[in-house]
Amino acid sequence: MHSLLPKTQTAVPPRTFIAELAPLMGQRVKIKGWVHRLREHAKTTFVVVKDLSGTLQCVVATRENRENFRLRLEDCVEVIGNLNPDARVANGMELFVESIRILARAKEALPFTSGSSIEKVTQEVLIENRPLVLRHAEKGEIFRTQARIVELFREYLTKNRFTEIFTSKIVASGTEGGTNLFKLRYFEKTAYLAQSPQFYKEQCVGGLERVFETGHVYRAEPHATSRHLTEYYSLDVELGFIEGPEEIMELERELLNYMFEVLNREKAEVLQRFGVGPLPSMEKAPIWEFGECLERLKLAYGSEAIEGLSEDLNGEAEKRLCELAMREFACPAVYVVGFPLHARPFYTAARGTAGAAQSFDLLFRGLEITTGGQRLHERAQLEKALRGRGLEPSAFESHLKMFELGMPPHGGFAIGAERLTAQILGLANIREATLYPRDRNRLTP
Ligand code: AMO
Repeated sequence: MHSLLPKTQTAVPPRTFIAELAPLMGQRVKIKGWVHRLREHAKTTFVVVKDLSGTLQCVVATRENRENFRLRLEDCVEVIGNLNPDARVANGMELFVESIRILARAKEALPFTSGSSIEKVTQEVLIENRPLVLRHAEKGEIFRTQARIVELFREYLTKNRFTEIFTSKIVASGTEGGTNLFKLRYFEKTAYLAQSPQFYKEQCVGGLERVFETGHVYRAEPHATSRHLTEYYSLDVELGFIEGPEEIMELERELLNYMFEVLNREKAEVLQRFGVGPLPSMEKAPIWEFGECLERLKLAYGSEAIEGLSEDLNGEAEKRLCELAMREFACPAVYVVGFPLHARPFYTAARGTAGAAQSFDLLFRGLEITTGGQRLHERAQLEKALRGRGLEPSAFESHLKMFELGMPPHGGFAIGAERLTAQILGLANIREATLYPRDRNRLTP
């Protein structure tokens, strides 16, 4: 169809993303974005506009700005003008402003701006001003990187015959044991928010063989720590016909290597800006038995280092084990396998006969980012494990009966996306990698 508009100077050009302007040099263009920087001189005012793709310096007469626009930082604008080459600015071009339309004003007293240093801005203020954080040159990268992390997770698994599943988060029972369940009034029944897609991913292996899911899960976690949320995004994997947990650890190693290699290529500058440098190869991450970890900790840090660790590791132990792996293998990551079985969820398979579990944690840069393992795959074993933990099998009947349909030996793992993002970028608190953190004290924004 032909445009009815005459091709004159007055025809409004379509909006172009800043990163796509270069071929339009010398032409009249329209951009949209936010006022990122303002520099006023006697005659000329330089307005740097930022959109999702980059920034562009726009030049306007100071008198005109004062009389007509009175631009402020973070105002939302549409700018039309002529695009000219200018070797003095970073992207080699600037816009001579013909007109500016203010789409929305930003308030005058902002707590920070997209171009300011926010080292000293508190976590609280950052959470209360999300759009500004996302617009911020550095902080916005956290969430772009997180999106890429999840995309790469999906990409690798899809390439390796895994099928993505989407399972319900409204469930009739807990899956992980413990009391950290959110109760829900579900008409005349009680339901819970899913702690993980554990049961469903296992069941789906019974038909699809290799599955993964990404989605929010819920833990009524009363502690306010830098590593716990009440709602987090779980990257879950499960696969059938396995021989043991080593195969699952190997899969995760390959998956992380794939993700890290791409991130090292695409996000080299971001990693450098966050002060963490390139991500390591996971090839050399050792696999240590739980008992061996305690011995290593005792040897390196003294017997106080293992006090209270009879069932699980704590934050300090996780940090120290990564330090030890770094020293010995030049890799800041450790797989810990063979945790005490009685302290693991009922679905966990036994490792030998000495009370150890076929389950593992992956510690990365000082923090547990993954739990995984081999599961029980026969109904009788699951019933026994439930009873052994004082749980009544009939309460799990809808899950147990799936194990009469031919369930292959299987296992898998789950990575907390916020924890992984925080460790990749070297963030001290996982709230920095959570758009809208939920914890005991926070329900808004
Ligand atoms: P687990 O309960 O260890 O295992 O959770 C797996 C991973 O999820 C992350 N994570 C959390 N992140 C933020 N806040 C929390 N409160 C929180 N709790 C856990 C961590 C952790 O390593 N079903 C098993 C997984 C499996 O065996 O496949 C499970 O949920 O990164």
